[in-house]
Amino acid sequence: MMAITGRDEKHLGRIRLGMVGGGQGAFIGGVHRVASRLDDHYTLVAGAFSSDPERAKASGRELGLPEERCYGSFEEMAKREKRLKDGIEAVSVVTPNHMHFPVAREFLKRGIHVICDKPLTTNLRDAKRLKDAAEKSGATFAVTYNYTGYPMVRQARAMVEAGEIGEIRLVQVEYPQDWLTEEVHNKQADWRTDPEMAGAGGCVGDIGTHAYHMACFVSGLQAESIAAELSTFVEGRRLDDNVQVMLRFTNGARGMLWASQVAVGNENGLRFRIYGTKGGLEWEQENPNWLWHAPFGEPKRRITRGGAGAGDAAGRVSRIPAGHPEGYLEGFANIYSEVAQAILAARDGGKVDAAVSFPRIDDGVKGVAFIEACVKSSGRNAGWVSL
Ligand code: SOE
Repeated sequence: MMAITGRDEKHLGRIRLGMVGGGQGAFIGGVHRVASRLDDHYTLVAGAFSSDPERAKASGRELGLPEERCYGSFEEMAKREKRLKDGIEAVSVVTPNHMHFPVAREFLKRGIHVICDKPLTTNLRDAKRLKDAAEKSGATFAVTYNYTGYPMVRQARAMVEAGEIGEIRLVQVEYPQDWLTEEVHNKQADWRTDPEMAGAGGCVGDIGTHAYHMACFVSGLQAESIAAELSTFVEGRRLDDNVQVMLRFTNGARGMLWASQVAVGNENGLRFRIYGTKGGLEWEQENPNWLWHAPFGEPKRRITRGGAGAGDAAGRVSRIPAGHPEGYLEGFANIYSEVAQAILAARDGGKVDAAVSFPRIDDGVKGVAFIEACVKSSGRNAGWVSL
């Protein structure tokens, strides 16, 4: 049985974390908070949890933060925290998409590390500006494409890197959901279906980008061009709720990506299938502890997290023995803990272990470029657009 090695972790005192967004009634803020705590690398010390100052402060109080660290606005938080001796070192940005840019920029300006939800921004221009700001500040910037934190996704990537499936020919990736099958109005749906807040991509921005990041992460390939059709099936909806994309990768491989919010019977069906000259790999998010490997000409094998056949790349981001499921929250926490390694290294001038891997600003920029290319292609009757 494979050893669960864990990361060669630094625990040099918890990172003081702030949060923008993620207050009362928000889903993803709670996920980020749990993810940040799982391996004991962070302590939440401040927040501006809502754009409504009263709600922001009430949310902070509910989380047990001292009154003076519950801010009514992110600007006030950035300014004051920077002045404090024990001010935040990193901030999680978990607002609707349109606020990622102004919020992240405000903290970067002050050299504060940023962990930002996907997609990075609502347009490519802002994404590039944010990249410049991040480079200028020298701060660590992470984008929470959380699904590449799963051990068996890391395992798949390591197998591809080791040449176990040969030269990649095909990358099939999908992310079907069904929660927007009908017109829905609630805190989650409202901003995701509003172009002012979500950006030009609906389904393609919200979950298509997860699938795209997954395809590139596991294959190690870059897409060269895409042809996409965005559809809106629910009448009156202002953004796409389904996207189908063909991809051409730089090495000549071909791919297909499907994401949908109206595929009845699907919850979070993120899945990849990747085929090379020597074999194939298949994985699905709803059963994340298993990876299927088909060496060409041999029976298909099931590699399990922590079990025989799984290697170091999976072991270092696993916590518990094989057969006990690890899932969404642990995968999310892996991203936070990898980022912590980079932040702690920055704190003491040390080096980050080469095995540390998390989605960075470049991945965020690529995600936004993908969204824009899909929108453009769809507007041209699914014509090919280069990336
Ligand atoms: C809603 O579609 C949503 O919460 C996405 O916004 C997340 O990124 C995805 O992880 C789960 O679904």
